[in-house]
Amino acid sequence: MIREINFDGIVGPSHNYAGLSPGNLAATANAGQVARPRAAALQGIAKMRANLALGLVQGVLLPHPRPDHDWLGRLAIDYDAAPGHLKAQALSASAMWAANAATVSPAPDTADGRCHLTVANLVTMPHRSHEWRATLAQLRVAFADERYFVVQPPVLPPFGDEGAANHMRLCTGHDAPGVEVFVYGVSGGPFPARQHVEASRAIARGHGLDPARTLFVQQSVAAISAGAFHNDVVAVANERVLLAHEQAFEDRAGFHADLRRLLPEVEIVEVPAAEVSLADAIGSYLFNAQLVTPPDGQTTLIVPGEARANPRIWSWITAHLAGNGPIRRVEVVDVRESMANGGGPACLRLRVACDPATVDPRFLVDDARLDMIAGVVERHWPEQIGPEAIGDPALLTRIAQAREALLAAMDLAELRA
Ligand code: SUG
Repeated sequence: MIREINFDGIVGPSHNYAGLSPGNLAATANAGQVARPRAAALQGIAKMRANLALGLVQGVLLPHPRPDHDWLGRLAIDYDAAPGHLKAQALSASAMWAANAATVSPAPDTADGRCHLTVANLVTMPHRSHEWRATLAQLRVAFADERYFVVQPPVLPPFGDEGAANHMRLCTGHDAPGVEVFVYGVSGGPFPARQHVEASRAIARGHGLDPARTLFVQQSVAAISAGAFHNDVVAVANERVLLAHEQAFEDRAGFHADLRRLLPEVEIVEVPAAEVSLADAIGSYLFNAQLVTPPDGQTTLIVPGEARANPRIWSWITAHLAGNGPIRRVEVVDVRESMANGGGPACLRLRVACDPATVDPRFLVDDARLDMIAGVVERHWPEQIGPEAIGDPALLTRIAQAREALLAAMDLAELRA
């Protein structure tokens, strides 16, 4: 049976604040702060536990080898000799934001009836542009059964692709054919538009989607300029519900009309700019929530603590819950270490709608497996990484050993490379 599975990126032992993503206001504002990798990973694990408690199926993706010596080798340099910016780019734990790992089209949407995953190339940001090799290798292990899955390599540069963060799927149920929505950027004012329409179109063709049920929608220039570097910072969809900021899309009326035509059951919850400004939306990550349907059928919004801390956001949420809107419950999670780098609850997970029995079980977790992972994190993850530490050989050894310990504990030695 097809279920939604959230695969959360386990925050890697090299998590640090290097200010590597122009246009991501949190990340640039926190550049040079002291990061807490152990606390960050434990926060992510606590979020997964809360999702399990709701009755959701939970999976994980593992941190990549860092620093990425292969990438530096292709740049004809080694870590010691690399200048500071290359060191930081090679060391980044950014693969934790699994929403950027791949774009996923579940089996009911594709021509061959298999679930297709295309790994994102992430070419716009240097520190993310080298994630795809390890992501491809990992997804090929997790979704190895070719009767059910096709894992595709990234779209070729220069067409930037940021994966599921710029993709939404609306449907009457996860096992019914959906409407897939690809959100691309054209301009972002002073900031880069990371998702190129040609990449989106290539993915839709590669997945064998029905062109009549596929939409390509432009992200608003205003949203990117205000710091919405991915669409999932201003919109989120689940089954028949779309929750979006009024200024998320360049042509909201045209998009809404197309959606209503293709999926008459759609429920569009639009948050007006007069009640929640783009700045509040981006500062609080109201929309970078997980919108999920647990087994009790109550559509639930999983928001970061920052959304509760903002009175305008919290009053919008409480008013919606008190009214007759489609979102019936809100859960608050603490992912502040990730938030400080611009990654909320939704960034941390890759959603795959499929039968859990068809996934490599080593990537699925229950409470006992999360206890085991938390134990490895507590023993091996560095407590702190400040900006001065990125050249420290002892830190690099510790990071490598920490990942090794996790691979061993999860019986995933084949991801070592
Ligand atoms: O790509 N931050 C990530 C955050 C990704 C959030 N993902 C989604 N919205 N789905 C990014 O900008 C900051 C790393 C640093 O500066 O050290 C960073 O890469």
